[in-house]
Amino acid sequence: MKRTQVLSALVITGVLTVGVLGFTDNAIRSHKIDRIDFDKVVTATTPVYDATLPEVSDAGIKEFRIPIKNAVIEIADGVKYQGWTFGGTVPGPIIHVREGDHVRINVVNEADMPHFIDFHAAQIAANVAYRMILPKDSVSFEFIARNPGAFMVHCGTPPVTMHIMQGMYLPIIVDPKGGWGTKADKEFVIVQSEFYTRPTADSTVVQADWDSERAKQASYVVFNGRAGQYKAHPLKVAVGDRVRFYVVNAGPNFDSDFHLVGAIFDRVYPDGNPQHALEGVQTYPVPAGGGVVFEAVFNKDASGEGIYPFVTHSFADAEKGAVGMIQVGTPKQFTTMSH
Ligand SMILES: [Cu+2]
Repeated sequence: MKRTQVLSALVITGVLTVGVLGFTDNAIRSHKIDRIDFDKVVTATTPVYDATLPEVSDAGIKEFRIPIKNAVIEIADGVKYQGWTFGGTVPGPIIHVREGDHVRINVVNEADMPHFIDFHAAQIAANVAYRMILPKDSVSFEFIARNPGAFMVHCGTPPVTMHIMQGMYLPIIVDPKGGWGTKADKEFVIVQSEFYTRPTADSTVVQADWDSERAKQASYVVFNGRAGQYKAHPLKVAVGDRVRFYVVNAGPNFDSDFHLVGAIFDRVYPDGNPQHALEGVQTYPVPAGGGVVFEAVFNKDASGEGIYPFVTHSFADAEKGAVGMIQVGTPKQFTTMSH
């Protein structure tokens, strides 16, 4: 069952239950419950990690079951890595809620060592929500998503850098109550992060390299878990589209200097807050542990049909994999430019 179908089925049940009792729209919204089990709803990672922002329902209560599991992931073309994950993918699943929603989290540790989860979108006592989850154990907590934005979620088990470099992060997008003020035709979620590796006897497998992490010498800097994946498989939009990018930087160490070659951001919302709007921006930094929302418009006469690379403009990092392509319309030929 597709994710949207699961959502609809649950929402319809909620509406029928509450609707017959004659509550107002607001009450109906707050009483409806969506449940997503990320053991069953898994983000597609082939041919690329699906960057599309999932739909959000109008249920006022949203429950997410997040399994922690070890998984072999592909961090570059043909390069395998033993990762630690939320939901079996790196990044973990995209969580999408609305400002004011009650967000219920249930994290189940199916791996073989202690982990925990830290939601930057939550205002909650760390000792209550962010406690260590032993193997086979679980933790549940609830928070109200009070601030709109693009937030990082990660494992905070010491050493935190190791748990993040192993892949334990995911984005949560909180829609602003009053909307963004513009209507996006396409919405994509991009998570930047680093991998620190060394070779093994098997040339298709690399392993974690703690020393290079401490020296901040990344082997790969990636968008959505795999070096350069959106070069061969660009994100596709139409001429005239307004495209919104939710960029979260999981680090663990580097800033992302997010830039779209051949375009100027129509709007940038630092922290993903519409009250922070900037206009006409070429490049904007996303700090490690932070998130920024970007909008670009691909009008016919300005950034029209063609190919537009998105990069971190810290180019040593782009050359290590933090580069992708936006394909606008159906250009006659792909670019031959090198980045
Ligand atoms: Cu962990």
